[in-house]
Amino acid sequence: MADQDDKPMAGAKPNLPPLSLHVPEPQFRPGDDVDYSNVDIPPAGKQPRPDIGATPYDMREMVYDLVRVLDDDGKAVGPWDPKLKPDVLIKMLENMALVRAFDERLFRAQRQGKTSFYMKCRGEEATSVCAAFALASDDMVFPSYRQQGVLIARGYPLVEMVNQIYSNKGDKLKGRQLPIMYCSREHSFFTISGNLATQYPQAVGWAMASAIKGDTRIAATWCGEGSTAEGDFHSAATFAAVYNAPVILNVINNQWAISSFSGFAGAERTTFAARATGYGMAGLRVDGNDALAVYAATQWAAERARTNQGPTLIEYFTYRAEGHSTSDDPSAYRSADESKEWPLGDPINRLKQHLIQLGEWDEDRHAAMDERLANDVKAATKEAEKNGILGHGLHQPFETMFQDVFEELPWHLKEQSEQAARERAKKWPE
Ligand SMILES: Cc1ncc(C[n+]2csc(CCOP(=O)(O)OP(=O)(O)O)c2C)c(N)n1
Ligand SMILES: [Mg+2]
Repeated sequence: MADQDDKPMAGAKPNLPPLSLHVPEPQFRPGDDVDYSNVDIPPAGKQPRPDIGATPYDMREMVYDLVRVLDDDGKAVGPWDPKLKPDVLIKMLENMALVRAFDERLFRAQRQGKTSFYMKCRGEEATSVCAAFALASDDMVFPSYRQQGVLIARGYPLVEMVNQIYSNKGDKLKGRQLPIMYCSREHSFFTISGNLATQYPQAVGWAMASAIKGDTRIAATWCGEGSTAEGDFHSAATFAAVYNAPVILNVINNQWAISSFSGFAGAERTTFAARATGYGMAGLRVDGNDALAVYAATQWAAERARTNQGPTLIEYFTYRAEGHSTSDDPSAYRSADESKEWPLGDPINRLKQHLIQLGEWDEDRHAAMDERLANDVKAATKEAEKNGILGHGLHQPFETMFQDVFEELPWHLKEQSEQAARERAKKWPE
């Protein structure tokens, strides 16, 4: 490495250039004009739909393409059109709009001090809701923290979600998880972990166990593009490919990992879908803001997994339209124009335009739906607030902190719990 004056290091060979590294830098920073003309967006409908049993080698070009169904006029075109009935399309639209309404209200609840933390998924709703629609309801899902759409699409009660977010006395997880780290066995929804990519080996392991037991349920997991840099991603992909595990590995490429752009996870060099080819796994690269493309890709991968033809890695190309979480301020590190200029548009708006174009929907119905959903979310938050909000005193009993981890409480934790109870009684005698 050259020193600060860029003089070669002592001992470096004078007839060779000093070695250097490339440090990725995002294209746009705050205040910059945004120009996405270099982003290659192929026309909708032009991508081939391979046989469910196609070899990863035969699919290798798909990892650099982009599966798209909805064209610029809102028409569904090409071999990936899943040809869904209008009532299913409307249900999908409604679920995406419900996720957005929920996000809006809970984001504000955090600003009002009712919870410590919240994460939105604005712009990425299709990648969870439409995938959930294409899976069987009992397929096991291992989501990251941005797939609230899967839980909502599976009909999990909004009140339960809010109870968890408020860590109140109704919270089934007893306040032990960070807000939004839901879990529901009944909805085949594995506990969300904040430790990035840990859900990947868990999903593959679960899928392998499902096969070993002779079950028919498959697994699906999601992580962000930044999380693909974790070792867990790679060991999971190796196991999935080696054992032909019945699993779908989704990578949500929303361009950002908090304030690090996708280049730090390798996006300047190749696509995230192209990882699949290296492992010998089917790979698809999909327009993540196209509800029909998301549904169709998941349907394809689910059928492949369910018929023992192997795992699929799907990269959803999308954009994180807002901050990483309520603790983040994206205006400090990226241009505000990025979201507006994003060439793949907004997933809800695109499905809405498709339904309008089919003659199955209109602006008035859409506005009425949005109003109804906002009221549903409001009612759920009001109901949950009866169980308490952050710091309101209606939280879980103090002792629960020590319960449920071990079948029998080990002696040292027993001692700690007794000490904690003594100290508590001294500090708050009432
Ligand atoms: C193992 C680990 N490392 C770092 C973090 C801190 N962290 C939380 S979210 C995040 C960014 C993840 O970005 P990405 O995978 O792209 O997902 P996105 O937030 O965009 O959905 C980081 C670095 C963490 N939670 N766990
Ligand atoms: Mg990301």
